[in-house]
Amino acid sequence: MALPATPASPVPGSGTGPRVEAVQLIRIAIPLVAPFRTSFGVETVRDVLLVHLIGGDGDGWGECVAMGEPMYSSEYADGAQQVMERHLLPRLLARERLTAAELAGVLAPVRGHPMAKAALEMAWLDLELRAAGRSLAERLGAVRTEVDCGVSVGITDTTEELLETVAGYLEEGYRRIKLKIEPGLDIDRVRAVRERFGPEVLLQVDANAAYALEDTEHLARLDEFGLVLIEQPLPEEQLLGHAKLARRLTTPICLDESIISATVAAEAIEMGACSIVNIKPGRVGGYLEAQRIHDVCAARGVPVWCGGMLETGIGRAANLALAALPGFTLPGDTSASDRYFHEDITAPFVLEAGRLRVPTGPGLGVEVRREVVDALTTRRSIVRPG
Ligand code: NPG
Repeated sequence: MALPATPASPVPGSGTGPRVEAVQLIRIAIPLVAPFRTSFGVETVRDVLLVHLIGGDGDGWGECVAMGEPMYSSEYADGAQQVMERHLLPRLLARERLTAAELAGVLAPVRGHPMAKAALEMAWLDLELRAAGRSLAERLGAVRTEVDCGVSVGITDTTEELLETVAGYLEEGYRRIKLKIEPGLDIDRVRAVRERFGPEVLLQVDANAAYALEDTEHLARLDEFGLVLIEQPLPEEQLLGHAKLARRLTTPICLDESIISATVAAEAIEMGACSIVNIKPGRVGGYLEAQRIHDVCAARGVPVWCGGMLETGIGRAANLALAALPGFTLPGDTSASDRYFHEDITAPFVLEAGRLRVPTGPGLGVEVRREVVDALTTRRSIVRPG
């Protein structure tokens, strides 16, 4: 028999965090400017779960990066919403007050669901920092006011289409190109981009776990193209496999899906499974764990960069704050709003000389355009304490 999810009456929190009166979970369907194809699927409309905290002294917003379907990882938007409603929010709302720093500990008895937890932590950080008049960038230890931006290019039907797309992004000023690859759409595509745009372009590839260790010799053919890195070639649980692959390739291996915590990051680095890490706060349970991964990597001299999950302006604002930490020495997938959406739910982030500005306002530093959210809303629910 499972224990009841929550105590029957409110238990006191630390007494220092914000008080939350209600939590609104809002689902929006926001169309992408172009379909985004990876080795695991095609996305044309982003199904996003937003968290809106209604507090006694203000609001807080969070964005859950889980996709509509569980193809990138086991989480998906409907599941994230259900675990929030039934298991996570009752635990949080049972506290009278709760700081963002306490949140992960309170939720630790619920296994997994890092994306759902990260969205709640983001909203709590926003609420708490707004009340304190501090920015997330300052809270995380940002050292930059703007960050270098790369762009992730989905798999295209033809090589010509790929070259055209890359040319467009380079013209816009993006400072590094990431090509999504899968078996059969890899070596020739990378060669075509290298030949067309030359050796100076920072170029990297992302396999989203589409290869097997038996593909080692095939992947070694990428070495001649001077790539910045190859991201997550093997399934996420194969740390040892990545270490073996790393010994055969000259292209540095970067892990994404495999790095689920600061502990795993430290172990992966120690066993030689990667020499670069992609940090996605949603994948690791939040911005505070992301900050710890940054610290683990920095202490070991491992460069990191900020990944992307097709976020709206809410998640993008938070990612830019994270990407402004000192160890983020490689351009990330923090692209401008117009790379994703015709109309964003915050003021758009605009590329300036290949960079985006780090928000400096209190909390996430962005205001949500409620009328745009309303127009895109597909579902809404409210969770209250008690
Ligand atoms: O610019 O936000 C972006 C997309 C970057 O390629 C990107 N994300 O595997 O890293 C990834 C991929 C992704 C997209 C993963 C959507 C999951 C969902």
